[in-house]
Amino acid sequence: GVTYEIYVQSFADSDGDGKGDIKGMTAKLDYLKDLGVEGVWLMPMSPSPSYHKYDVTDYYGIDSAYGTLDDFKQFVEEAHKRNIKVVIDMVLNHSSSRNPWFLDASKNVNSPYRDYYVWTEHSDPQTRSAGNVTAGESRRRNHWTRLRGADSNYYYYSQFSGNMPDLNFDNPKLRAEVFKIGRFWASEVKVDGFRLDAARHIFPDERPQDNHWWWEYFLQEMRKVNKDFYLVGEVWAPAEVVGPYLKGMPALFNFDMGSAIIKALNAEKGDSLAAKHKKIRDFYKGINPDYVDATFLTNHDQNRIMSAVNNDTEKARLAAAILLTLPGSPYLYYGEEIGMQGKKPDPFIREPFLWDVKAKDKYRATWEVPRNST
Ligand SMILES: [Ca+2]
Repeated sequence: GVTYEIYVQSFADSDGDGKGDIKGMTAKLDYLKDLGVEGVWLMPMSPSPSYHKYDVTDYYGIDSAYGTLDDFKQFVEEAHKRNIKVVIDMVLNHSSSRNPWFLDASKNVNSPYRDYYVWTEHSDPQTRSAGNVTAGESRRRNHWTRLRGADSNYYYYSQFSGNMPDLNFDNPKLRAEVFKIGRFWASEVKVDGFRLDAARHIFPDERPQDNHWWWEYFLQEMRKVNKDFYLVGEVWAPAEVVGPYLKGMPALFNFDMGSAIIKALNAEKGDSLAAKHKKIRDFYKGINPDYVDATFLTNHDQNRIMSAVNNDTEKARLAAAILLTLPGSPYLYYGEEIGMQGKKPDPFIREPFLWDVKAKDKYRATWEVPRNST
């Protein structure tokens, strides 16, 4: 079936505060049902200081701007009544630097949360015994952030930014916490699956086998709660790098195919597309014959398909036709179905959904002034 990716803040605003929310999504479930959608992927909803919420401060909560946990439980129930599965974004590679774990860990070397993160300091015996290099010795110097504070020589590992300290998956306590988080959403809230953010960065890039292993282990644990639990991973890399993750993850996004479709449309030359598709498919099948190809055109990190084909409606239609007839489990990004446009920077590929003409649009979010779809 088709899964529909939603940026909650831009989808449907039920209370007129300018931000899309869970009750708004619940009110629009019949719209999704009519569209023929059989699953939704909801971008992060847990409390976070950022507008995109890919840096979580409380893994067990819902950001108050979006509603409450009860609102969300009701959404899941209503979605299930309509045979729509609910997949939520799970951002486990890193937390927010304002997560209470990190705040405590960064103040106190003896904090119970200290080893939830990865630290280096030249003279720290823990750094040495763990075999960690110090920040200055690291090959990826830019992935270490110096801890703020006058007398601090400590750096913490941060793949994406200083606001997003990486969690330490070498620590069994952290792994147990992560399973607890997973079980909470699967058993108490009854979501059907997770979209796993930054799935290839759980361990540093030079340890790909550990990353593959981790997701096999995680899936096993989640399937103890729900034998059909679904995982779809974001491994934003060429097919050769994506493939080995299929051992542990039932589905992975096919980034290569999405960009190949766009390239073929823009070049008006599609003769190598089928061969490209077969090559990727044969490779993935050799690793896991039951794999699910999570196909898509573009997602919340890329220019919208309409803009990627320079607003050529015929090309956008053809893109949709290719996507929806390829083997696999296609993902639509909200707004694709009405031809919304969107070009980077990021807030402008995540613009408010247009439900109606502006004057009559009760559900339209207004948290930003859109540039592309108005
Ligand atoms: Ca709202």
